[in-house]
Amino acid sequence: MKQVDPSVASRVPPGQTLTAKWPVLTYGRTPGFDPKRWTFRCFGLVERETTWTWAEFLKLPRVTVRSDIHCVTRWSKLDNEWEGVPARVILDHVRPRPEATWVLQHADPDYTTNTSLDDLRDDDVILALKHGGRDLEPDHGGPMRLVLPKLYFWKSSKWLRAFEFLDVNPPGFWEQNGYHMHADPWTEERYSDQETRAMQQMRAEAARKLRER
Ligand SMILES: Nc1nc2c(c(=O)[nH]1)N[C@H]1C(S)=C(S)[C@@H](COP(=O)(O)O)O[C@H]1N2
Ligand SMILES: [Mo]
Repeated sequence: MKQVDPSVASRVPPGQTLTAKWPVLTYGRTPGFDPKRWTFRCFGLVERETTWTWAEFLKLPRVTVRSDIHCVTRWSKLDNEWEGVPARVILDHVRPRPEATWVLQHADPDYTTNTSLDDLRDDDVILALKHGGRDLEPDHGGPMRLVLPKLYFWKSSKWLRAFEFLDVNPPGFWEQNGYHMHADPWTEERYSDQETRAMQQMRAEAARKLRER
């Protein structure tokens, strides 16, 4: 194995390997984009439900942030430069009600993932339009994706279309399929307890069958 600079090593969570390439991970196909029909909508437990058209969304204030990607399939890609609208700008505009503690991200095509409102409040969470100074490629979520760097990357919806503010925490697409409700890469929150129990049951069953042979 190559020697890794310790300052870099400290940025790589357990069980992850660095990659310079940027793999595409999509369940299903890359959706099309029609700027005349595209909207971003915030609804549910907010003071001010809002729908932005593409033209309106482009007028929102932007920042550039640098952050690391950690995918649950064990690759990490450091130092990504993202340009986009801070999640804070959206939250300040729609004003979540006090009982809103969870946000379900809705994305094309039929993708959802659940996050706590607190996790969306970090300064480095952005609704990204650019990566490395260029418009986000369609395969990577263009025209707009969420980037929530402190969680595994499945919590960052590509082709994000809505935030639904809730007082419950419904599992999204991957969460319904056994992935973790929170997804902190530093503590390896990869799979849910249910999945672990199911996996343990499967292993016990397999071991029992082996003994019976
Ligand atoms: N809409 C949508 N968003 C998505 C996904 C998806 O299938 N559909 N995959 C997730 C997963 S599992 C990962 S690892 C990242 C991958 O982003 P990338 O293809 O730009 O690397 O997007 C996440 N966001
Ligand atoms: Mo992923």
